Amino acid sequence: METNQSENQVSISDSQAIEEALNESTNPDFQVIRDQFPILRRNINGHPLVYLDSAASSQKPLRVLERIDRYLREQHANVHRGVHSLSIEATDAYEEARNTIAVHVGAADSSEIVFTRGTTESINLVASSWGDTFVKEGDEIILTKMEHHSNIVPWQILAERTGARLNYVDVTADGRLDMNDLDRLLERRPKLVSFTHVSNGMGTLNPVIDIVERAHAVGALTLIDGAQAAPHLQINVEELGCDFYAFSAHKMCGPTGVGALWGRRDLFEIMPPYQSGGEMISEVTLEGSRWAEVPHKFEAGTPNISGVVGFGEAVQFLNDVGLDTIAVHENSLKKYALERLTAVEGLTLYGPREERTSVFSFTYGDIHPHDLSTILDQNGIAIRAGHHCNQPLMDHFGISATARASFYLYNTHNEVDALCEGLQMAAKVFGGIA
Ligand code: 7TS
Repeated sequence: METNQSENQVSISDSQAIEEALNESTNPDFQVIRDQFPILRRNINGHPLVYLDSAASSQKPLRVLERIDRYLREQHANVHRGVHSLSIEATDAYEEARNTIAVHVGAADSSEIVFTRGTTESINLVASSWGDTFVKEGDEIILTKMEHHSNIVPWQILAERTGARLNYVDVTADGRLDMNDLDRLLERRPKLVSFTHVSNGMGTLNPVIDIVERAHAVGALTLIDGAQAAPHLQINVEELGCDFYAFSAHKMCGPTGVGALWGRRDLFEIMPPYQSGGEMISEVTLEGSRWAEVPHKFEAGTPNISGVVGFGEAVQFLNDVGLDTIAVHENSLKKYALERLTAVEGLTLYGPREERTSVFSFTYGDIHPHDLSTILDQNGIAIRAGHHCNQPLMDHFGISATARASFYLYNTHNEVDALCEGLQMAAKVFGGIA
């Protein structure tokens, strides 16, 4: 946790950083990128929209909207069923998206990508299918205190069902995982370590490769919640070495209601179906059924075909811009936002200074985060306020909510300034910061 109680001043090195950041903000490439997001041209409450809530859900570029539109207008039929041309075309579009996403995350084979409704369902799939099969009474699962509820509740329910025990890795005062605590919990030889790549509550970038190695050394499997990482970082599951990786399309410029679970093929092979019905079988008789091959075994029912096609297009868009290029822009925004926010008197920023992404969670004096968000919204600035589905993390810091501003490839340095001006306005409305 980082609190700034000093006067509203920046050092020489800080102002250099600000100057550098401002120079980068004039990078014309990013104006071109921003222009591809039609919603960003909107006015909200009489002000140009400043969208700082991409950690909740990102906006969508025109080509994703157009791709979904084209699919629905020209290509739609059910997949994997018909032998008619349109069904073959729809199936090709669906499977092409799987391929694009598999290549994007460095999967060995596209069959290692299962389409789900998003990160939440991906984690539920593992908790139900793998968990119910391999977790027994007395087994332990390690989570962390910085997990999103989606990576806590499915395991709590599994623990109730099976009699397994959950342990939570502690979080340090500056918002990192306590690696000594992890080691202590690993001595208990857990079955699984399931943890977030990037914290949605603080922006902490966790040392995933290190955690995976430590977990594997004691024979535990690993699941990484990649919801906040996949939109920003080049993910390579082989390099990460993990066993499962979950992510959502809607945070990475794609549509809502679709996401993916990457899993090691040998694990998928020995896991039973998650849901059952059509699509996931190879044969059904009145006496019983046989399952389809991986990944179809896990995709029961008619899938979100247009969503998957849009997801593929979104990933293609991110690839075309280049994750490296996005990282340069976001790092610049991050540096600038860090300097400006830490210079705001009375603002308490959660999470580390280094090893973080451009998600900024803070409290501002004693203004309630919801009030802050309302005042900013009156000025067209969208931030999120609340517990961000991170109640255990909030409890850890002894607070009930934070304000959270999160940045993405379409944000500008001017929008960091707008946020800081909005904070000043809020301070005035509340007659100063206590
Ligand atoms: N895991 C993390 C780390 C997340 O940030 C989120 C969503 C999820 C899982 C769940 O993803 P979903 O796509 O299945 O809903 N996070 C947020 C957030 O921070 N504000 O709104 C949603």
